[in-house]
Amino acid sequence: MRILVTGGAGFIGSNFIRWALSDHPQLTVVNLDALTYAGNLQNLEGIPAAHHVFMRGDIRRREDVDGAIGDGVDAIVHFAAETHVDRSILAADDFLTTNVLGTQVLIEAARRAGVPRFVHVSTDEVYGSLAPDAPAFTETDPLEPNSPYSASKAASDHLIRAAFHTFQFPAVITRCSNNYGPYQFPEKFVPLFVTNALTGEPCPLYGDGENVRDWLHVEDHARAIWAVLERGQLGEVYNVGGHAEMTNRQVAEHILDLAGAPRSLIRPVADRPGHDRRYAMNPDKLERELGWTPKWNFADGIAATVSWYRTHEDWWRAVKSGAYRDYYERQYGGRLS
Ligand code: NAD
Ligand code: TDX
Repeated sequence: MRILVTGGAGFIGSNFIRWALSDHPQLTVVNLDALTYAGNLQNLEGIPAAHHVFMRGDIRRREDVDGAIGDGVDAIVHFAAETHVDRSILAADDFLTTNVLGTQVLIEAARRAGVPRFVHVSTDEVYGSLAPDAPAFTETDPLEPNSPYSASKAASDHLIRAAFHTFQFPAVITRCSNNYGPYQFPEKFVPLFVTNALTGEPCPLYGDGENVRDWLHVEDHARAIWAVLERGQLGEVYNVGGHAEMTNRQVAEHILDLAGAPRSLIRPVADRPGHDRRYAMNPDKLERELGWTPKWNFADGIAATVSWYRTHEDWWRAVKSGAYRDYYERQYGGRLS
């Protein structure tokens, strides 16, 4: 089996490739990634080269996508996106071109090549924000995105839906809650707090710290995507969630305790504009129809994650200093802009 993964040098894509190749030794992955600031080839170190073909390219460029599909692939798993909500508030252009137009370029290329299966990796954020006592999101809830990021992801979900409806495009959509785990870019909440805690730096908690997220270990997300890739029903949406709702303050305190850092490092800062109050996912459909359940509980998963950052200081220091960009030059002899 040969699959094309987009965005495989990012956090979830690289974890997915690592997990998929270890669980499916016959698999070959073509990894198309533009290496934006969020893409890091060091995330892919140790992945068997015989089964992993990295291609630097942009999903917005038809020729790059056609080149990656080559003579054909058995499936496409589409992770590539601009993903950081705060960046989308500062400037939304790349969110629209990559998340929306890039997805349409992929749909068209996949249709031309007759790719038989496409998994579109979406997010809980497309549903908007939940009231404190409202039931968790189900797949039939309306899409009410509140940030430029989530609006762009919702738009891409609509393009996938429209392609299925109009052309019987063989796609399945996953919508997952917040992921944590190894190789997450330290602008996101968990790795930012872990690495700051390990170095004794302040940890900026937005607003009152009572916003709620539902956390899932990235390996469980990878397993969910694989289940949907293999057995998901075409045209369907599957929510993925960890049954682990927590306030940001609870997560922050947990991390600081695990890192052996004082809770006084938590610093309240101005809130994110339009900050969604609560996300919670109902993954019953995925559990019932495809037999998926999370393997990690939050306490074990976050402890393992803090340990990972503790033992992979070189990785995150290179990201924080910007030195990770030099790696591409050493490997491929070109410069990253
Ligand atoms: P990330 O930001 O860590 O990685 C994104 C990757 O996409 C990077 O390697 C980047 O170089 C690449 N990329 C960006 N623009 C590209 C383009 N135009 N062409 C080719 N490659 C490009 O993101 P992540 O956290 O790994 O998220 C992956 C996917 O999962 C996204 O679609 C995101 O919306 C979704 N998702 C993320 C979470 C989460 O908690 N992180 C939760 C649910 C869903
Ligand atoms: O410094 C911070 N302080 C803080 O309090 C940061 C970076 C975040 N936060 C808060 C904002 C959120 O309530 O922590 C929560 C998590 O923030 P992020 O890590 O930025 O994630 P979120 O905005 O919830 O979105 C994430 O989950 C869904 C991913 O970044 C998305 O790509 C995914 O779709």
